[in-house]
Amino acid sequence: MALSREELIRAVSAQMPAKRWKHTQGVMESAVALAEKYGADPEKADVAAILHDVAKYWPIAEMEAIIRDHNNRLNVELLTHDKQLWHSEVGAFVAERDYGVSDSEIINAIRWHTSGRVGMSLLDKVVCLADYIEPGRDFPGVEHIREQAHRSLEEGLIAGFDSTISLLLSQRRVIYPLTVLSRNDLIAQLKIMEVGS
Ligand code: DGI
Ligand code: FE
Ligand code: FE
Repeated sequence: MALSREELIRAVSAQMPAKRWKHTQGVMESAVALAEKYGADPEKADVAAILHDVAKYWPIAEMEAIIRDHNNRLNVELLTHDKQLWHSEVGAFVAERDYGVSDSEIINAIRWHTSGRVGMSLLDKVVCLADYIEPGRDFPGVEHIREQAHRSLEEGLIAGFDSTISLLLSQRRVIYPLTVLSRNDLIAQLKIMEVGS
């Protein structure tokens, strides 16, 4: 049984500190606005935004157990990468298992909100970009991402992934290859759109 929106908000907000819930509310606002601007379903964007960071504050061992126990459906290879990447995979799983979300577009938008993927759906793009530009975000370069987001979802996301990749490079951290592939795919999508117009 799917929960009502109010029940969902209560259950999700109880799993995170106030600051992270405030971020989630910002993502809800930005995701709905981007959905309206770019023709995605605002109600799906809202539900995906509510749930996108549901597992962000779960104990590492619990996230690891879920990914291991469901390695037939989940990407167990993620466990060899930065732990920061696990919450999106686990979040998508618990959205379905614990909160009765059955819509695969919503599940995918949660699942791919951190790394993106090659061939991101419209809803994937909306939620991932909203996560970068929500009103509470205040990191160096966020204004540039917001400006690019006015031009297109793809330009906004390229700017977003570029900022993540630059940050990881500057900190000598490992880059998850899918983040690079997602960024390259968005550039390819823009080239195809240019040729087509
Ligand atoms: O959960 P949020 O903080 O709202 O944002 P997110 O889901 O985009 O998580 C980003 C975190 O993941 C950030 O601390 C950087 C970290 N991370 C580590 N390696 C990578 C990475 N993010 C991406 N996209 N790609 C990586 O290779
Ligand atoms: Fe996240
Ligand atoms: Fe987030």
